[in-house]
Amino acid sequence: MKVAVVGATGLVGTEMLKVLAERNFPVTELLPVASEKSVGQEIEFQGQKYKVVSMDAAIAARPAVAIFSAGGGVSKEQAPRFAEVGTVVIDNSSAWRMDPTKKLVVPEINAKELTPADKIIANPNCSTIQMVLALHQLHAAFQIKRIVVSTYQSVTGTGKKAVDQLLEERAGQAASNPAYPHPIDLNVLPHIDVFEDNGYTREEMKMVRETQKILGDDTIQVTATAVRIPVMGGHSEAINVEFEQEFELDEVYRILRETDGVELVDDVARNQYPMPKDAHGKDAVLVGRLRRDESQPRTLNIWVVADNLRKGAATNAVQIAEAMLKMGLLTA
Ligand code: 11C
Repeated sequence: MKVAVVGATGLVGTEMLKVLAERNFPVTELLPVASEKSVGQEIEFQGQKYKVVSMDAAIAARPAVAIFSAGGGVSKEQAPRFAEVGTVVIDNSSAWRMDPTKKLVVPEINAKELTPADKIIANPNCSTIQMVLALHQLHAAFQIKRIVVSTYQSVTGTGKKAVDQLLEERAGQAASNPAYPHPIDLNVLPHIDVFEDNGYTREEMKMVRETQKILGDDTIQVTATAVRIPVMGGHSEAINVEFEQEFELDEVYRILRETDGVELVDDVARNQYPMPKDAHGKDAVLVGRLRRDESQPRTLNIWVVADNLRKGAATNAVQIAEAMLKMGLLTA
């Protein structure tokens, strides 16, 4: 089928092409879309060269599915134009996530809710995806009451400019075009995205609102501190989760072992725990350091790591397309 990738030359777009190829998504014609200045540039996909096309040309070709990773502004403007010609849009920006008429999908959790009426589907924020994937089966078993999460996020979440900033600083140079208001190498920034009026950053508030929407439960309390660290690929999260019901640690291990998309890495006697270095290039969400919070009943501490460009973005988006294909929802 015809597949458009909007934002095909960015960090996430490049990963999307890689994931589509790796997973053998049935692409008969690829329509890579990027900024006007990239139109005509060639990109390689499954051993074939494709020219970057304009947005209008891609819409005129009426692809079955368009996977977007080109920022919220582009999505707001262009996703409805694709939807109008019958294309299903899977959008990786924050443009549609909290729109009550749009679904926010992590396939292992809620792809089954998709219907033929869903033409624009939102892909959640990377730090939300890995957290809810690790927790959703525990929620089903013990009902989450409150989550306290601190993140340790890779510079790849920001994009190429931030990767360049880290590499330049690491080489002992001043960043030529810094992505952050402070150095990132040998530093930690408790600041991801813009600050909102309540003193939290937008990244922190995404983790609150998106978690409630994906798990379909507004009573779940979430409080987050999102932090940028000088790591190249892979977000980590320290999660403290309080349940309504009592749990046994053995049962938590069993549930996590059986959760699709989750890989348990938890053998502290052998220094085995999830690290971004090991998550890099993987689709699984790595979970470890499981222990009871001894300061409070019914509360668990857990450490969760995933490749933010893969399960946190590209893989999740392609998995949504695969689920829709299987459900007969990609028809254009
Ligand atoms: C970061 N989580 O690491 C962000 C990147 O809403 O899709 C993804 C932003 C989003 O900076």
